[in-house]
Amino acid sequence: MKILIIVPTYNERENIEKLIQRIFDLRLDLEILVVDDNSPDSTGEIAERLAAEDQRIHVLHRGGKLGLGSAYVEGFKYALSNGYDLIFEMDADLSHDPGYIPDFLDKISEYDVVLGSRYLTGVNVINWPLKRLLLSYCANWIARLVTGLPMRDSTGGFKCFRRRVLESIDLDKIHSEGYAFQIEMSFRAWKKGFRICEIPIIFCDRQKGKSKLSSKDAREAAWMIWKLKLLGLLGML
Ligand SMILES: Nc1nc2c(ncn2[C@@H]2O[C@H](COP(=O)(O)OP(=O)(O)O)[C@@H](O)[C@H]2O)c(=O)[nH]1
Ligand SMILES: [Mg+2]
Repeated sequence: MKILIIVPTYNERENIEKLIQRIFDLRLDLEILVVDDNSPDSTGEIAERLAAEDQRIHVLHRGGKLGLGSAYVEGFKYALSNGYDLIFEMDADLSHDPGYIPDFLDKISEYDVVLGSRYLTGVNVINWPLKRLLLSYCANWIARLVTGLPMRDSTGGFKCFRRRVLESIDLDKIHSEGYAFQIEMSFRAWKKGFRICEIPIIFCDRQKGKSKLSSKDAREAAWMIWKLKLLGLLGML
């Protein structure tokens, strides 16, 4: 099995090297793709230096901040054209503990998609302001209610896909960015009948750097939930 962990970055200079080190500390046979959007803080240069030292690290540089969703879409295309079997999504800011990667690998033997879930066993989020937590929790609740998606955490960004899931989704049709991107990927996979499983993770908010998600992302997600429901009803996914 060829495994790729895709890590989108924008201004993550204080986090990226540590994350990569912690992933490789697992001593698993996997590779990492950093998709950097020309971060002004030179995250891209750091990733490039690390890649020059270690062949398991790859870097895609994009011209500017084009958004999380399109960064993942480019990463998925890279994974498909380079023969990876399992493809992970993971944040760069250490909110997603690499220690869970073996749990994902364990479950993916029985499923097509494994989602790291913050809300499977209560609320497993550390250090988020109440406002942010409520927004995330409510967005998930509404997404479940409107779309029927049976996931507790459809906005999370720690995921593992089997290659065939990404092959079956028309990636050129995906234009969403923040939380909406995560909901859209899970929804499309679910509608295609893939077996999806959630595993509990503890999400710890970043200690270094700043969040890039904005109120625009929240609005986009609110709109996307209804759009997906409609497309699903019309059979146009
Ligand atoms: N390439 C790229 N990465 C991004 C962009 N926006 C956010 N990210 C990365 O996506 C991940 C999640 O973003 P973050 O700001 O931590 O979101 P939050 O955890 O929901 O507050 C981090 O690794 C960010 O560096 C973007 O426009 N382009
Ligand atoms: Mg974060």
